[in-house]
Amino acid sequence: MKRNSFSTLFAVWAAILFSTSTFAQKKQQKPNVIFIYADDVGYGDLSSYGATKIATPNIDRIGKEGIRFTNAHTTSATCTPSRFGLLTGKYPWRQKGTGVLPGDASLIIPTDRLTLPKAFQNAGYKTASVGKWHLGLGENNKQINWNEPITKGPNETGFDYAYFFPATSDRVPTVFIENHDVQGLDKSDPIMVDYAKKIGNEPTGLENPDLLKLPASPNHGHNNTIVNGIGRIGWMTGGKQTRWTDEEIAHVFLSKAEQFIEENQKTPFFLYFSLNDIHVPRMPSSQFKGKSQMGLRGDVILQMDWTVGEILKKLDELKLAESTLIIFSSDNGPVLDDGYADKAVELAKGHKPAGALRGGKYSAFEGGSRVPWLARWPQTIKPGTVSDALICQIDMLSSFANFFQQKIEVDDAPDSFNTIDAILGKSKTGRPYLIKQGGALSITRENWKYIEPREGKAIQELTNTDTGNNQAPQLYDLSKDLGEKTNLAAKYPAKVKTMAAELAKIREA
Ligand code: NG6
Ligand code: CA
Repeated sequence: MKRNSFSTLFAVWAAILFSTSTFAQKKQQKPNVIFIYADDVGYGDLSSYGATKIATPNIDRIGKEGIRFTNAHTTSATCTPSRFGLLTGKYPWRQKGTGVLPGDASLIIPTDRLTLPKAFQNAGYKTASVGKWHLGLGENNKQINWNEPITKGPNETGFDYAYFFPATSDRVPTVFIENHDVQGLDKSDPIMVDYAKKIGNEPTGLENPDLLKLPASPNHGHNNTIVNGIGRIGWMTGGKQTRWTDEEIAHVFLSKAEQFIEENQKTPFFLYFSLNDIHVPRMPSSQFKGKSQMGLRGDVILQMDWTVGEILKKLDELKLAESTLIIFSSDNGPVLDDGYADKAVELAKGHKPAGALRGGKYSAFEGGSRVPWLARWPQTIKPGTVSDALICQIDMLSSFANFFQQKIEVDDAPDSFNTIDAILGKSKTGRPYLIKQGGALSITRENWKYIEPREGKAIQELTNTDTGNNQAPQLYDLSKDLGEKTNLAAKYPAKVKTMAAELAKIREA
């Protein structure tokens, strides 16, 4: 009798537990996921990461209502390799030709590979890539014909919808592409692009500096074809009617992102929203010009924060906030002078774009690749969480494949760890170690970071980058010396040996 009532009670309890947990699971099973990927935003560029000269309330709101990571990373200190790592789960340095790409490069992600958006597609999501692409287009080693549908790009990489520009806003062609088609093509004014030599007879920054509204910094290049008063990297002719206006880029991308969210509000969706801000040329819309007191770089930080705010507003409006995981991060560390005379250095006024970190974009030090990462998913993430778990963008693929209970082979995402519990704030344990690429490779495990010896300038004067190049090995204790000031390699030779060996082993794997 006693036993019977106990088992009945147990059955009732189990039924309740089961039904609530399946309910909770059902509710949480497929959140919409928005990954906002800012360009060149540093660890110290947001107020939630300590910036005091500029306010980023909308981005900060994600962390307040969700989680803020202090130990989140890209794989690399520049754009193309970081994006390659994020989308493929494979360290970019394992594949040749994954450095910063020109605007006419071929697609570097093999179309038969599993990718992050394909994992979402396999889970029944609608996927979109809106914004900067910078992973190449078209067939290997084949010249892109911009006047015909472009054969390979984001669609073939796993995105159902794509609205993007090919490379960076300082590289030609300065056009938007929707899926396979350059927007607003005019057959009578075909687009031609060249990165090796001047084509056509349009003014260039080199020959006609008087025509520039934003001059290039001395010796930085950016002096080829002039579009919208700005000298670019590379030459182009044609497509006069279709070229973008830099001041409108943020608005154009935002409207496409909003449209995708609206159109897919009933299905789970994955939106990779890759902002042009705050990359050079920094050309805010008139809404933000002069608003930051920090010059154009500050203005585009405000524009970026506004963009994020508009997305949050859209989610509120459509009542999607609860069921959406929104992540904000950056593709590499910050740089002040990246090639245009926009007075970013002069007007920084003590603002430290990398915060307490050493180095920035292009560097092997933490400033190159430790980035802001904030995430909100009200159904799962506890508001106001701060996590120091070691996470990397390269882990998104394995983490979400695991979240969807998809089985993936090691070769599918060879360097990607399943850290979904850390990403969702359920665990403080992230990945055990991480290899990062500045110029030199480094390996971080627990509090230790080892940077391999590398020839080359310690300071790259043009961008004032503290590169991390050193002919001797470097070892830092990040728990006591986040600013990587004291090289402990001579003091701990055994540690150096073990870490160098581990780096070599993973590199050869
Ligand atoms: C560099 C450009 C820089 C920027 C960078 C790519 C010069 C001198 N500098 O080569 O301005 O475009 O490439 O930035 O040309 S990234 O964020 O896309 O990696
Ligand atoms: Ca970048």
